[in-house]
Amino acid sequence: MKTVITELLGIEYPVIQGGMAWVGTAELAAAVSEAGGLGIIGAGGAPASWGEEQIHKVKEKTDKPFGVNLMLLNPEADAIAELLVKEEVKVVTTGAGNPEKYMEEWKKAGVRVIPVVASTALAKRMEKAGADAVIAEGTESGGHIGETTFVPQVVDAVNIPVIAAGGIADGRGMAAAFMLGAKAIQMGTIFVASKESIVSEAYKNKVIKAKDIDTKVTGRTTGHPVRCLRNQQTREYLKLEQAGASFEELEKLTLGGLRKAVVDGDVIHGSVMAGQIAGLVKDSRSCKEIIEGICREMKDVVLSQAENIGR
Ligand code: TUI
Repeated sequence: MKTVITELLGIEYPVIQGGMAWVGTAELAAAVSEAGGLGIIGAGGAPASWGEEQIHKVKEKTDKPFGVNLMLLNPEADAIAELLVKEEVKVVTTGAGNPEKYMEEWKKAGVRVIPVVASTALAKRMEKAGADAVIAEGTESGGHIGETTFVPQVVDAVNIPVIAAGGIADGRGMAAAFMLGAKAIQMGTIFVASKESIVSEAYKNKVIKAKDIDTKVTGRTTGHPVRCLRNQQTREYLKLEQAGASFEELEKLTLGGLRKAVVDGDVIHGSVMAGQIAGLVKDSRSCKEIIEGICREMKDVVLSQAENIGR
């Protein structure tokens, strides 16, 4: 499947893996890239040394292009930004902030830069700063989220390709994103539940069992909204938040929460980050099955709807 994004990144399918902290390990990133998508190492809040190790591991597992996601709140963001250049990583996606200060250096080194944006204003700013594409991540997403559903607005706002993210896990969602003007999709939640994902079985099962209304957004009052599957932690957090608890008090409840859920399998007290589409994820498939399946399904959906409309 050729689009401007597959050409830009040298990949076979216009499918990018979300840059998920703790989940986006070398295992998952290499599996997505081997399957013809763009695998992403999610550096999250990890030290640069962890990122370096994961980059080396992916290079051992695949010759295909892969990327790294730089979460801009990471205290070692500067070191990771440099690491990408040193390791000649082909693509960087960024999240949770504005990556402008790194862009000149990345562009000079030939790194493709694809920031996640949470507004059309930031999308325009990223285009001006030299971004190769932007990811319009809607509020349906898991983890740290923006508050809008705005793919066509971003498509209208910029002249660079737009990648749609949030609420996509099957061919219908992919077709819809393309109809809105996106040139590729980014998915996270469905890859969390994939065979190659290293998350705990408890985490995978919670995603697979989730229903449409099972996600909750915590942290709206602190300015850091985060979407997770509901559990004891989200219940306690939202109760405290409603009672006007301080930022410090709320932070205490979620500190290290994602690791707890992903690594330790504690899906009661941990942060089980997932998007609203979790309700549609019913089983654990390989990354190859997911990527080939969704692209095949998308073509079927588009053709059958075109037939319906023509009738
Ligand atoms: O970054 C994400 N999702 C994440 S990061 C993460 S780790 C974390 N854990 C707990 C609390 C906070 C972070 C878990 N999930 N997605 C990309 C994303 N970027 N979503 C929203 C944004 C965003 C928000 C504001 C991007 C830019 C932005 O602009 C700020 C500015 O300076 O204009």
